[in-house]
Amino acid sequence: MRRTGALALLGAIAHGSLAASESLPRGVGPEFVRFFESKTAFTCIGNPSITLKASQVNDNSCDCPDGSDEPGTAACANIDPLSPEQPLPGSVTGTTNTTAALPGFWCVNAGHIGSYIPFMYVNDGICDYELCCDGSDEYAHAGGVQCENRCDSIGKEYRRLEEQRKQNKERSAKKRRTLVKESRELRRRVEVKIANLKTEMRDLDAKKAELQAKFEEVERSERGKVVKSEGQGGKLGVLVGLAKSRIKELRNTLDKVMDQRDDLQDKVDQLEDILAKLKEEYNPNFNDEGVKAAVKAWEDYAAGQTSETKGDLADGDIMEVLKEDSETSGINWAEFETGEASDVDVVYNWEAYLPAPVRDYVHQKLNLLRVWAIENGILADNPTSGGESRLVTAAREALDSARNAHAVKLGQLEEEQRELEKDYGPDDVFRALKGKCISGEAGEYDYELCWFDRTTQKSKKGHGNTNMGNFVRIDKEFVDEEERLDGKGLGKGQRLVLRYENGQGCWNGPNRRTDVYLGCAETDEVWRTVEAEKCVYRMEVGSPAACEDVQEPGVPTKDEL
Ligand code: MAN
Repeated sequence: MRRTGALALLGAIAHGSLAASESLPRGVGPEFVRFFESKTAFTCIGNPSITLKASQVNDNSCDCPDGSDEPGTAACANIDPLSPEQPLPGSVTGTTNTTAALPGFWCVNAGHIGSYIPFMYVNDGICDYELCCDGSDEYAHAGGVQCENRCDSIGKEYRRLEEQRKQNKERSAKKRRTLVKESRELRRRVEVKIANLKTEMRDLDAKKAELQAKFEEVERSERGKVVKSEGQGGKLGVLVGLAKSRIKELRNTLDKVMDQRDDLQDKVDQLEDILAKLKEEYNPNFNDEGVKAAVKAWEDYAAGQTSETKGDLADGDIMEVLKEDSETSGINWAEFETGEASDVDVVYNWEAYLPAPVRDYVHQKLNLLRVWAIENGILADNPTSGGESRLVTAAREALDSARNAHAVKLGQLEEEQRELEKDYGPDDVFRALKGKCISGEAGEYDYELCWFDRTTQKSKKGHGNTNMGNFVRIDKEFVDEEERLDGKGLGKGQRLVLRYENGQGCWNGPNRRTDVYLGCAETDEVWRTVEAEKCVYRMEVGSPAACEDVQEPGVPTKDEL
């Protein structure tokens, strides 16, 4: 059995049922039959000016420069694709067209699949069953070798594996179709989210404009209003404000009354002096009844004055009452003004106890309610400590809330739009895998791949995890690897490669990165991980998402619709 690498060099494998007929020279492949039909002469395929006798075909002598006269021997093996480059040093002409015309010796392989085998393997004493299951390449039995025809069993096994492969492919394709459906649904959801966010933002735009206008209107009307109010807060605040200004008024009145009293006392003193003088100086012998009555009345008044106990307030007490209120005298208003929150304050602030996500929403609603309540005279519109009226504060806060809600929604919208525009591969198929992780072990580590997120190296010995890169983009690369019997390989062709970059820094080196090569498989699986060079990792991963888009049987294609 020969190395399978020869397969790649061989090139064409014909699948036609046409086998070389009895009359054809040995080793002629179906597509070259027409060149060998003449029974008398043969014209070199690549050099039509050279015509040979029919007997020169397969006479074990390379007569055509392109080797086409020896389809069934190894005589021209030196110019077949596996032979050294031509022309050989010292060749006669040096300019001869020596490109081989035939791809190799044709093994009919009846019961299996006909194929070409390199000319140099013809009659070399080795049975090359992989390419020539009928053993026809060893027809000369060189060294006594007998290559039996094994095409029946090899063909049967091949067909069994082919059937298995076909079924696997169909199952994988079916899974891929499911993934594409899931991805489509996920995409639709993002689109719905975006549409909803856009509607919400339009509403918020309108609300913002309305609240902006309301705020400006309230601010304007409040600016023109002379607010005469001393209290703060709710009912207690209003009461404190009223009491404070009432006491101030009473204190002013008392002050004035005291002044009037003093004026009147002066007058009383003057009159008493006059009457006392009259009493001292009047002439009792002068019989004037009016004077006598006046003196008598004064004597009675003076007697009454001395017998009465004075119940008046002492001036000191009155002065005490008249003193300005402060922390040490009179009423300490600050205690009432800055004391416990009023009932209304409690209403204003209870939202602080709500969980953060609901707070903004409730705050906005509450503010609107507050504005409405103030406008309708249900809540007191008292100035806040900053001098701004409750109405203006509430209107401003309502506007701020709407602005914040708008900014939050805009952020969400931008994120969803980025998500929608992300490259999730052909048919968007990888969208359904986002957020899922798979892992596989290699040596002392487990290697984890989180689709479209990151790759991680996890120590089995508990030394912690290492970020091997964060997802950046999807690329395509051509790979050429031997098929594996278990199917867990990349094979040959264009493959999708997920690039993960900028992982944890490598000691004395660059940041770690990972190239994730994807092959078609029925289930998501990390096949193998290798550290290709220091801190540069290569993961080979199977996934139905990486399979070809095989058309579902019976389902019309887009073009057919
Ligand atoms: C750790 C692992 C290895 C890596 C070295 C680099 O041991 O992440 O894969 O090669 O660090 O120092």
